[in-house]
Amino acid sequence: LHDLVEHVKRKKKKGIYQEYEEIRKEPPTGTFDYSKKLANQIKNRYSDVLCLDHSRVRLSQLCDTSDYINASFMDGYKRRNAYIATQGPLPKTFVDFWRMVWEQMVLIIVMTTRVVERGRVKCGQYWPLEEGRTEQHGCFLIRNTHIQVFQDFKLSHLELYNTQSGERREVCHYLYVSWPDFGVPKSATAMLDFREHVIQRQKTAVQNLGTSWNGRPEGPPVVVHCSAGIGRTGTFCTLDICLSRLEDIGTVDVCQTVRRMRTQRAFSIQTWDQYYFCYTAVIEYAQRHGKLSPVQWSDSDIETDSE
Ligand code: PTR
Ligand code: PTR
Repeated sequence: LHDLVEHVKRKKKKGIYQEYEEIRKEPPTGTFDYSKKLANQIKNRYSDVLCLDHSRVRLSQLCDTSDYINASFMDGYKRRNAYIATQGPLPKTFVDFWRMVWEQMVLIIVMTTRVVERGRVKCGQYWPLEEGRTEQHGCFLIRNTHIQVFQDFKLSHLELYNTQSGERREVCHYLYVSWPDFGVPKSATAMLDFREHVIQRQKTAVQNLGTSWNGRPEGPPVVVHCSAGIGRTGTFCTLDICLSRLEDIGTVDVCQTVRRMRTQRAFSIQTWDQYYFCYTAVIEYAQRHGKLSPVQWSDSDIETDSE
């Protein structure tokens, strides 16, 4: 552990900054044709945040003419399509969003932005905010059955009712409220606790599905979104991947993790302080779990500052 802390101190902000600048310079690894289609443009919250064709989530074409939603499959640690990274739904995409949740059998939604920040709308109010309330989006009735309030996040238990098939499902909606309006959290503690909570919840939810889930044992993808679905979403998922790997084999590779993520969700991690946060959060995690053997940073992370 001492080695790890020393290593990162030596590596310093400057080296990490340069590493991030290198990543930013790399051009996206695919096309954005579907995002750019005329009929789909209004479905993007930001005209400069598009999704790669090869990893986009396709909607079934049952009730609309387009299968497009600004959402991308992303791999987790040793887990294909562990996440769906997406933008904060727009009023005109609420129905698409719920169709995606339904079709992908999603159990957990992680929201890392607030609906309004500094007077600006960052995300639509796509789920019923109050306990006991029901709202309809397309063929879905969504009821907020109860809310648990924690210090840094709110957990709403939602019931989804598909009026076409008559099926009912439960979905957990996590709203993380402590991410500062811009920048990153000072301490990673709240974020680490939050992640822990989400992981446990996904495990329990998958167990409860029992035999009705025919997919892989890890269950369906976790939907993660912020406003654009790249900055905070990318940070949360990078951290989750890095820590899962640390838990498994004791090594961390922030740089490769972000590179790989960007091949599935372009522009993931928006600012260098988000990138730096991933490093400091890993250290905080290792310090908390003091029993871990010294962390080994993988090759691409090993270069140190000359100073
Ligand atoms: N790592 C978990 C396992 O296989 O035991 C799987 C998992 C991964 C569960 C991620 C939940 C996850 O959710 P999130 O990425 O949002 O923390
Ligand atoms: N054009 C927008 C901007 O730069 O303000 C795109 C954008 C918005 C990019 C938000 C990232 C954003 O952050 P996040 O992905 O964390 O919501």
